[in-house]
Amino acid sequence: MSILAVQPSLASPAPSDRVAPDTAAGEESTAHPLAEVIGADLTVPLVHGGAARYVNLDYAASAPALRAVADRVAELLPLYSSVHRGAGYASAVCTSAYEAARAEIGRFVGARDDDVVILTRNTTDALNLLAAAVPGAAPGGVVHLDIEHHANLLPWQRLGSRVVQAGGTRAQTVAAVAAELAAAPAALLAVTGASNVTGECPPLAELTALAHRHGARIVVDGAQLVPHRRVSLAASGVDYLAFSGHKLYAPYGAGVLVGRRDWLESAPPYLAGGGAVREVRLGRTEWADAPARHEAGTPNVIGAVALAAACRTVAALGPDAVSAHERALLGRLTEGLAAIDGVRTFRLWPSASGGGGDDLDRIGVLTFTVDGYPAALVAQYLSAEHGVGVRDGRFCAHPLLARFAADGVTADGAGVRASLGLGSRAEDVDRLLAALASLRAHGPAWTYAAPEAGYVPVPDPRALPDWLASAAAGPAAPCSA
Ligand code: ALA
Repeated sequence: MSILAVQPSLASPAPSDRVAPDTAAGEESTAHPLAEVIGADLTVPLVHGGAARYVNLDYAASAPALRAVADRVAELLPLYSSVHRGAGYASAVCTSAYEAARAEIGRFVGARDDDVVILTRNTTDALNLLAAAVPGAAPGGVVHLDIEHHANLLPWQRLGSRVVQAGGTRAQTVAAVAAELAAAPAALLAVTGASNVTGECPPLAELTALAHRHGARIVVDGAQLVPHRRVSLAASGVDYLAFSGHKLYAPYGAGVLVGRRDWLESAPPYLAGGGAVREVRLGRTEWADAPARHEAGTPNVIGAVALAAACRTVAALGPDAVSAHERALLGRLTEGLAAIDGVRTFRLWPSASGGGGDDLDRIGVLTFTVDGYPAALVAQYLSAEHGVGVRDGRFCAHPLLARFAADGVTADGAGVRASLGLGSRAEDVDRLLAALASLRAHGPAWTYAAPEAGYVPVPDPRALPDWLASAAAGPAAPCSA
């Protein structure tokens, strides 16, 4: 930490550096958050003294809890007890709440009557569960794109999957998948609903039809898509969907796998243990049917109830309100970044319109680089000097970032990601844009450590909250994988 990589410039950000995008279009729908989230008024310390309202542009990693979700959890906590295991009143309430949550989550994603809703820890857990359920999973039996998050790549890689390189357009991508499925049969096509790096959505309807035409099933990694768009298994024909509570405003440790019963019913239990069985004898066990078959151990009733409350709240907002709010903010962000010299955004499939806010096939997730500054430094600067929270690095999508590096989009193989959600507002986008314009104009006003030390601010006078201060040394450096 003794070698300092970046020295402060003499000039401090000046008010005239602030980017002030034309705010007429979409202002109505972006001036306020669409729903109340916990932490909306959080104030964070800045390295040069003082504090700022925290601008959370990291929804794609983990979204804050909705107020309605936190309220429901507070209602449940006094009744917290065992699920499927106790005779007490609180236990009966929790069992009922857990099963009601399962049903609500299934309704939210349009589960078919015979689909199974399995409560997991998160999307990664859900996809690993499905990987263990693919029947006769022989090498080559699963096909996926090269743009996937590791959660939707590593479980299949372990099975010996076939990888299709996404094409330069959505149509070319569909054609590449079609060629792969035609070359040899597959049991399963695994595809993201929306890239966690670019926010772009693959054409799910076409890919679903394609998979089915070739006798394969399709699983959608909905971790990014579900918080932004309504998904219906029944209407779309998608066979399996996985998503996480912590990205859907319910950060209480639950995730979901929803989908066709037969594979899940005949698969070996994901976890062996209590609750997943009908009868155990020494040397022989009769396993329960799904979903209990895959939910051994005490279930996370708080997480399940929280996730169901999030589903209910998001559904009540209506799909049009969610996408209108997000499109206006994304347009503002896209146009604002394009106006800053030296900022480049990552796109898999640049739209004919130039990638503005009119592209319906993008969610509010966008990754960029700033010429002359490593991604990790930009992210540290945004946090330390402006109170803006983003994620940098390779976003658990190393093959995709390697492609962007090979294409010259990123010099250091990494990017800076800004992601939006229900609590976002125009002012948040403007704070990011102003900070980036200032960086380009003046450089950082603080000193940052060397690359190997993660470009953390040096010194870093920002105190941790009192309740944590005695247990930890200081703000932790991120793991930017
Ligand atoms: N999968 C999450 C992300 O993309 C953590 O940030």
